[in-house]
Parts: sequence; structure tokens; C-alpha cells
Amino acid sequence: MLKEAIYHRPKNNYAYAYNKELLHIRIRTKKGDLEKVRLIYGDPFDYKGSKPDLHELPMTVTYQDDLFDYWFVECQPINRRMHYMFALQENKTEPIVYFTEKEFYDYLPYDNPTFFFKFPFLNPIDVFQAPTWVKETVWYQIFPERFANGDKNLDPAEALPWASTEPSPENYFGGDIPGIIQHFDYLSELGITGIYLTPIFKAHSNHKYDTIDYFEMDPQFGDKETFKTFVEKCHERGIKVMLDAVFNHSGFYFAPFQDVLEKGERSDYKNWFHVREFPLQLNPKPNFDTFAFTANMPKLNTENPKVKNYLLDVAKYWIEEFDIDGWRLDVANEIDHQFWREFRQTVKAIKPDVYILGEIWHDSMPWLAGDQFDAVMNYPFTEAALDFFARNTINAEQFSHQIDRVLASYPENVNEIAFNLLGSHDTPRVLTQCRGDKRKAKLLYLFQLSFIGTPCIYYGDEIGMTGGQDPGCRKCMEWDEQNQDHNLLSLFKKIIQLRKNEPALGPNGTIRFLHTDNAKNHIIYERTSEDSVIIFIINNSEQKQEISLPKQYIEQDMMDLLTEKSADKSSEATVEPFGFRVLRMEK
Ligand code: ARE
Repeated sequence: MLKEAIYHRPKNNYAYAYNKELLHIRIRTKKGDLEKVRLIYGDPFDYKGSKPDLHELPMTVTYQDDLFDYWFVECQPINRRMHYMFALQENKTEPIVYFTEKEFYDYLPYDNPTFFFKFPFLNPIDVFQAPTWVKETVWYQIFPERFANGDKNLDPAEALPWASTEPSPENYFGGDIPGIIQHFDYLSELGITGIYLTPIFKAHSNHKYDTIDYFEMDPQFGDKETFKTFVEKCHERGIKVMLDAVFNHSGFYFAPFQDVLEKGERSDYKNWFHVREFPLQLNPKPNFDTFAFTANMPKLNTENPKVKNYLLDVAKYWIEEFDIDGWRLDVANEIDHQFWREFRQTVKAIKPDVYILGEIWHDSMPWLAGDQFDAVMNYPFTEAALDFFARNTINAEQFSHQIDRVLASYPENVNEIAFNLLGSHDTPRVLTQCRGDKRKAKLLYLFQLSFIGTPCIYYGDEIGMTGGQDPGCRKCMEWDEQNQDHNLLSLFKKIIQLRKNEPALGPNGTIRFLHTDNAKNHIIYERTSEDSVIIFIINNSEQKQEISLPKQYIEQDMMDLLTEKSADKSSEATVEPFGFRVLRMEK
């Protein structure tokens, strides 16, 4: 037994409250090292004489990566508190090893209460709780300048004819909120139920991440009345609305920053930013903190109560006045945790089911413990999927390991609401990553839309738009139906529909990889609900393949969810090059 590989720590992704009654316990061990792991647990105060009353539960491996097995068990402590140890066994003939908070023992050291791991009390208020509607949402991300030009009167003076040239960091095409309103039918037919808009507040650039006034709409997108109508119409259609909060930094033309530029140390706003010395210097490098090295994005001092209150007022204003449903938080990981805790308290107090999504590209457990965000943009998921399907830089097994590692790094209630994207306004588009191969792009979308959590489609991906790194990925939406890929679009509609109709693809299903084949480059995974299982068989290779079904599916009655016909009873499934099968079996 490789003891060095064994890891557990209470109160994070290894031991957490799944809901108000259930605890989830995980332990990590060296991959393939152990045959049997049991959780030995009891109430920390339940002693008969000097002997604690202990129970046990078998644990199972739910996730696996290159190096480790992640064992899991769900349990319901009687009095909402628990202390526990682990019984580890390499195989039946080897002695049991007990793993405790103290160290490893070859006997169960129950007589010393300090040796136990402890989950002191399951306090309902601390349970990670995200809005339930998000689990069923299919998001659609819109970069407002480039989705549709609905009102020419709003166009900036320099606006170019729609799609007349490639996007550049500076050019404008006049996309606006009326344009989105005019395409509501298109969005409803696609089946999306949430719209995420990148910033819409008054700003200097075409992307609007350099805010001038957080309480004003950018005039090129429309006025506040138009926005109000937009939100109302979305809600009538069952579509939620999420806005982008750029609170890490302001724009260069934000009035308080202009004041500091002008008055230097005498400015009332000098502590609104992180100025290292006065007067302010912009070149060659700014002498104040900024986003990256961007002098026109001065970092806001969110520790300053005045700044904090100002930004919290902004957060409240757009919820109270316009009834928005979510905030996506730009550069969320560079702002202090204290600020986000107050942010959560503030917005949830006025709209308890508002969704808080942090923009963090990395492992994000410190923000997802229930006191800050509901989700983060799941870029580790994005990278694994692109590496396997688009770039072919990892094999089938590595892919399943990378995905499992992402899942193991968060509690299950966090996974159920993860914001799973394949691209955004900050990355090259999926089809471009696939070098234009639509068959590969389809596999990516299938995987994303069948995954646990909530998917987000970047505008235009559904009709086959291409584009490289920013600004290439920000082209004008293609509205000429002759240039839209209808075959791709119908796949999106189909899978989104399946998400809505199939319980196994719903919010409470689970996902497991059943088989990976590196030589043939195929994978099989399963989504499960109480009554049914759906298997996804994906052939990520140029060759047509007869793929053996996992034994529990052989010769079973199954429904092919793509053809909506019964599948032939068989031990194999025929799958076209870069093709897939989706089969449902009743339990
Ligand atoms: C401009 C240039 C870019 C250049 C960038 C940085 O166009 O080519 O990379 O400057 O100097 C907005 C605009 C961008 C603009 C930027 C600065 O949309 O067009 O880019 O302002 O003027 C990191 C951050 C993450 C951030 C990305 C871009 O952690 O928060 O970088 N994303 C948000 C928004 C952006 C927005 C801003 C922040 C600023 O979504 O659209 O940019 O408000 C790795 C790292 C990540 C890194 C990621 C991407 O994975 O680990 O931390 O994200 O790569 O670089």
C-alpha cells in the first residue's frame, strides 16, 4: 500500500454536506492499489463506556485519474455530526490498515477521540446551495456588439456595415439589444433558456470591459427602457438573463479615475485605486495596479469601504431595477474574498435565487464553499475536451482521467451546476480549434451538452461560425440562412431537447466513463437517473468501428435516441468515423 498517496481532509471536496442531511466523503488512494475501502463512522459523543458506537459503509471508486483512485460514499449522520476513520485493504489476504487524522494504524484506534477525522456539525446555513433553475439552464453567450444590429440609430459614428470586414480590436458593427430582441424566435427555437451578455454598461471600447459608468447602459446598445423590455420579454419566454460585472478594474474614463489623474494626491478618489506613487504615470508601465499591464484598466481598491459600497450598489441596482437573474464576475480571482462574501450576502438578500458565476480559469475550490460563488467558468473542462476531440493531443484514457480529475476536485453539488463552456469571447472558436472539421466539432458539442452541469453555447457556434483568438472569435453573427449550417443547428436542437426530456440527462443524473480505448480512440460514458441509463458511444477516429458494448448493455432492449427507433439487440454498436450513438435502456 502506498501510504504517501493517501489523502483526505474534512470540509472541502473530500468531505462536505451535499444537502441538509447527507454528507459526502471521499478519499484518494494510489490508482489500483486497494481492493476495499470502508468508512468507519459514528456520532462523536456516542460512547458506551469507553467504546464509541461505530458503523461502517463500503466505499466505491467513482473517479480515477492517471495516478489516483477517488473513493466515495454518501452517508446520513443521525445527529448531523460525525467522526470517522477509514479501513483500507490491498486484498483479502493483506491486513487492514486504519487511516486516521493522526496517522496509520494496524488496529482500529477507537479509544482516542482525537484520532478521528471530524465533521463537527452539518449546519444547514453552510451547505453549498446554488439556484436550482440553473441546473436545467442551457446558456447562450452573446457579445452584444456582434450579435445583431436592430436599430441603426444607435450605431456608433464609425460603425461599419454588418460583417463587411474581419473584427479588429477597435472596429464597430453596431450590434445592440434591439437586435437580440428581434431574434428571440431564433433563440427559443434553438432551445436555450439563459442569455449571458458580456458587458453592456457605458464604456470606451467595443468589448465594454473598460467601464465609464456602471449605472448607465452604453448608448450603442440602447437605453434602459429597451433593456427593461428585453429582460421582460426574456422572462416571458422562460429565458434568464445574466450580466457581466467588471469589478476588478474600471475603465480609464471612469470619473473617479479621471479625478485621480487630474488631481493626483489631492483627489478624493486617490484610495479608490492602488496607486504606488503620485503623479500617475501611464508609460512605459503604469505606476498603479491594473488588469494585466493594461493602463486603461486601473484596478479598483475593493478593500476601500467606499468602493465596496459603490460596487455593491451597482450589483443591487441592476437586480432591483431590471430583475436580472445572474452576475458573471470578470477577473473574479483577483478580487479579495471578503468582497465576494459581502457581494453574495447583498445580492442573495434581494433575490435569493440570483446566480453568481465567477470567471476563474483554474481550480476554484476556495470560491465554491457556499459563501461566495455558485459556479465558475469551467475552463479545465474546456481544455480537456479540446485536447481530446479537437487537437488530438491526449488519448481516450487521458481524456477520461482529466475529466474525472475536474469532477473529483469539486463537491457533487458544485459539479451539478458547473458552467461548462467550449469557448468564449476570449478563446478561438470550437470549429477553428477543429481545423474546420465539423464532425469533430459535433463530438465536442455532444459531449458538452450531455455532460453534468450547465452548458453554455457561444453565439454562432451552433451554425458553424469560425474565428481565431480575440478579436477573431468576435465576428458578426451570420444571419444569412444560406450560410448557416442547418445540419449542425439541428444537432444542437436535438441534444438540447434530449436534455429537457430525458431524466438521465437532467440535473440529478450522474456521469461515469465505462470504457476508453486508446488504440481505436473511442470512449463510452453513461448518464444515469433512477429509472434509466443512457450510453454515449463516441468514435473519435477516421475509421468506422464496431464497438463492443459494456456487458450490462449486451443484448438489451435499447432505444436509439438519435433515430428514435429501437436499437438492434447486439453485443456491438456500429459507429461511423467521428460518429456517435446515443442509446437508452430502462432500468
Ligand atoms: C487585450 C488583447 C489580448 C491580450 C489582453 C491582455 O486583445 O490579446 O491577451 O489584452 O493584455 C478585455 C477584452 C480583451 C482585452 C482585455 C485587455 O475583452 O479583448 O484583451 O480586456 O484590454 C486572463 C484573466 C481573465 C481574462 C483573460 C482575458 O484571468 O480574467 O485573461 N478574461 C476577462 C474577460 C476578457 C476581458 C478581461 C478579463 C478584462 O473575459 O474579455 O478582456 O476585463 C490562461 C490564464 C488565465 C487567462 C487566460 C486567457 O488560462 O490562466 O488567467 O485569463 O489564459 O489569457
